[in-house]
Amino acid sequence: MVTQSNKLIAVHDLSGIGRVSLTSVIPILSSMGVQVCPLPTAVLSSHTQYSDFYKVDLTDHLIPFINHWKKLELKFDAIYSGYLASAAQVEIVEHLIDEFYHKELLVVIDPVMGDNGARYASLGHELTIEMQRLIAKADIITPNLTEAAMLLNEDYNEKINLETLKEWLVRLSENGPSTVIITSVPELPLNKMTSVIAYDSKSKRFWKVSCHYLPANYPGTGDSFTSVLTGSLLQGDSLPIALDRAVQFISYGVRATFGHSYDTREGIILERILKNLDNPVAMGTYELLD
Ligand code: PXL
Repeated sequence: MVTQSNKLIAVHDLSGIGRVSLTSVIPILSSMGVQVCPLPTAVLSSHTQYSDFYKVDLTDHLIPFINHWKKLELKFDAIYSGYLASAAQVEIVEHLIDEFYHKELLVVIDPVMGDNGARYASLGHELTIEMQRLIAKADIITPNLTEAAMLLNEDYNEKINLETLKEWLVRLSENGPSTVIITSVPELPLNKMTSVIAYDSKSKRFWKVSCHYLPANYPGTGDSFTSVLTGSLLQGDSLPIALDRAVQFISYGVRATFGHSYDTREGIILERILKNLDNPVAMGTYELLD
């Protein structure tokens, strides 16, 4: 018998240069056995960390896309949203989730808004206000530390301590998502280790996965992280194993790229490491926090 693969709606932009969004999400999830159905939020010549990028905002076209899919009576296993090109797209994503809702639907929202304490170019504060509402519809959210601060109207602080972080995770989960994962958390002393901290409100457990820090910043690693995490969960892995697989994939990607003399804006060299996703789950390093 031929078993169908999981079908996922990917609400992200398509950026020509820079290995972010759909150019990361599609290869990763496809190679993990998931059928990706893109709902493109914008088409850009490159991601927005290059200067003079050209952007076509697709806000006005999303509802007709969704209407066609409804007419086809499609059923999806997951919806995964990332970079939204305008605040108005939030309401459209809420509508999308309502239209395709069923009990087993997995909704993953990566509230892409900024990094390293700063907002991405061409996104405004209005998107943050809308995103604060959107996360109520998610099962899982994966903000980086900058985005977590924005969602909670807090100041970004790279020296944040674990107690405050745990409080942030719980507050975010009280807004709706049962699993909250904060990525890119610097560990103290700075520039040695970086970690991902997660909270599962159903079991009330906190998880942490750490990896060595390298002094380079590659756009799109958040998209790759959430793609591996989502693929892993759809394959049946537990949350801590999915976190481990996602952190291992990104660490490996950063290491595979870092040794090259290279324009970091192009992101991690995904093509060299995609096959790692076929490996069986390696012994992980996750920790359960008190
Ligand atoms: O991965 C984040 C991202 C996604 N999409 C676009 C971006 C960025 C980060 O810079 O510019 C268009």
